[in-house]
Amino acid sequence: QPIGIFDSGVGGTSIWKAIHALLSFENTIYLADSINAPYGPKGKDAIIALSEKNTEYLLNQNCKLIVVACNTATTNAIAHLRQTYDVPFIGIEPAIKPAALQTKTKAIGILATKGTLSSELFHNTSQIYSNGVTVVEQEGEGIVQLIESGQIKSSKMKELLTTYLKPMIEANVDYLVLGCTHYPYLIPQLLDLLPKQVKIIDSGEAVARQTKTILEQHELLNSLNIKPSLKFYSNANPKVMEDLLDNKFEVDYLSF
Ligand code: DGN
Repeated sequence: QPIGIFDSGVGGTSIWKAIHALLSFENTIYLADSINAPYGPKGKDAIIALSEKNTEYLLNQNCKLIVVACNTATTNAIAHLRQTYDVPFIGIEPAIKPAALQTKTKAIGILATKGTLSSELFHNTSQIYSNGVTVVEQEGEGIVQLIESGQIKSSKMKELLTTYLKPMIEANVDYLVLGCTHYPYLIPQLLDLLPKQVKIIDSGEAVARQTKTILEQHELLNSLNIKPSLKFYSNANPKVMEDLLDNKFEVDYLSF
């Protein structure tokens, strides 16, 4: 049985990479709902409906566990998904906690979508861990669309990132938390634009470790040492996703 992974687009492939690196014998199916990207501005009810649609597709493919590789869908829909379906769900949330615990300047930055920053789950996590720490929240408006359309290295992207990092640099942050699974693909550019002492944290490896733990707990871990089946589907732009996967895998177009 495969692990099912979905995102509102291609960004969750950054999570798929972490999962595949740790659990290399597992079969996986990745579903990119790119046609509906970005989920960020859509509002909670719409995000829940889209997350249900993705989940049902993956369950019809017999997935044993589902990774919601999208901060926006996790913060808005994972509680609902867990109540509605029987399989275990792994979500992803911005890594506020490690950043807040490790900051020396007592200021951290978070870059995420509007849907994540305005969610109750994010708000609660942020309140718990940000005691005595300034959290500079920045909505990454427009970034996901540029990545979805293959414009990672465009001048427009540089312009947006420069604008979004400015308040963080002014607040002297020493950690930048990436709260959207599309953003790890920007790390080289972000490092170029940030002062040297700033460290970037994303949650990919933590999600992979959690996936392993939950599979073990449910006795669902695949211990067979055989070549896994790795499937990728996109409903909009297979080519952009193939590039992000370093052209090592084929992405099939699927209308869903
Ligand atoms: N990749 C999604 C996330 O992690 O929030 C964001 C994409 C979006 O829907 N804006």
